[in-house]
Amino acid sequence: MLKKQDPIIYDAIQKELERQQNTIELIPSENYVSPAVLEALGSILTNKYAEGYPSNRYYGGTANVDIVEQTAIDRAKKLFNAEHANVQPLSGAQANIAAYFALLKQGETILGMDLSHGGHLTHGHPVTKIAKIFNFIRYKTLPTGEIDYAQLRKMALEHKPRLILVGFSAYSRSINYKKIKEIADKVNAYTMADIAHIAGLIAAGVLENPVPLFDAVTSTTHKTLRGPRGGVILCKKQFAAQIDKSVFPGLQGGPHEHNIAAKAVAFREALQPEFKQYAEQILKNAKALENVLKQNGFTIAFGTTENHLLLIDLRNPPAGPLRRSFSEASEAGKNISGLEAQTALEDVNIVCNKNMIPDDPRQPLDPSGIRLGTPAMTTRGFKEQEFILVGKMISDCLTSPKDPQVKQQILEQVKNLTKKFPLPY
Ligand code: DSN
Repeated sequence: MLKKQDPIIYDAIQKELERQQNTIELIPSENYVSPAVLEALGSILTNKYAEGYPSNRYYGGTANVDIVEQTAIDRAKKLFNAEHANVQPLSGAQANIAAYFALLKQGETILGMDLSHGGHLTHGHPVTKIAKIFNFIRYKTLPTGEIDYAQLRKMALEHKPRLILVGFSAYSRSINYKKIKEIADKVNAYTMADIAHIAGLIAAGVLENPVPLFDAVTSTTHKTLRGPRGGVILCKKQFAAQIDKSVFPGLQGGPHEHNIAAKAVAFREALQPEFKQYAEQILKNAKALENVLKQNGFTIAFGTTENHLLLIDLRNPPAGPLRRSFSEASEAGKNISGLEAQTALEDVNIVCNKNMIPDDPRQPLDPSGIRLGTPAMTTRGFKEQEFILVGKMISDCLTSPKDPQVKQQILEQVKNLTKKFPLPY
């Protein structure tokens, strides 16, 4: 149907399918949904308006979407051991903004993690509108890679924030939620965790779950959780009404019920025992990738990975002959930059993203690091042995980023490997 009616869009989708099939996808926030999630997402539920919440809507004809949304809510609560769930946020940014407005008054202070230390734009980066509404202050990480809890405590005591926020988009270490909660209790602050990156790992029980401890927890549903592009807020019962009001009518209009249906399908998948095996394999694969990159002389920001992602600090390129190659690679005569590394890898069908490293002296569009993650290729069946190969290919590519022969060889290897692990569509 689409092919005939709109060949431009049809062809773009086909080419994207081909790109996804032939690519080693290492962007840590991306994943491949199951055909069942895709079916729900592409369903006729997109036709329906349903402002409000199940059994309390502003429109007629909502009996079926009530079942869909209530099922999604019930499954999200079960998955994360939550007292309340709101499954309507359109994505992670909206979930975060809704949570801030639910818990705080305009102008109040939020203590969150610095963006270049692994935080997120919506945690109060000055370029965002939300930074003009609330007063964000930021803690950082130590050179050893842990969050600087002493600095966090000092800032909390000094500034008396109304909310302490943890969570990240590029941090590879675990978080001590108990310690954060203790500090927050001392200054009478709310606690919020943005678990967008690690939601699947938490749901599977392989990383600690902050939901029972914290006041509010936000997430996307499309990263390690392997659902459709969207958001969710989990919170204590005492905040349920204000969270719901903040999402609708506070910030959003009609919920996207086709998307909520796909979330429900993904939550069910995450409740199955196989999902735990998937999450365990993500962690094993990240370790395998870390080990091979370290053996090849790369520096891992924050020291190591305890989750699914790795931030490579390219300012400290591998020693010996590799260092020479790195220097030759950069037009400025210095080390290879994040953008150069991302481009060189994309030439061989390995996709990752350039990323800031802590206190990065370079600009966000050409920073000093690249960010890698294992969730997507683990979905396709990669195990440690494949990630060891991936690590070697990355090392070879980044030490000879301008050598066409080396890159041609890697590209062939990538094509052979991706063919062996096809997408399920
Ligand atoms: N854009 C997401 C990521 O890649 O981590 C975070 O919002």
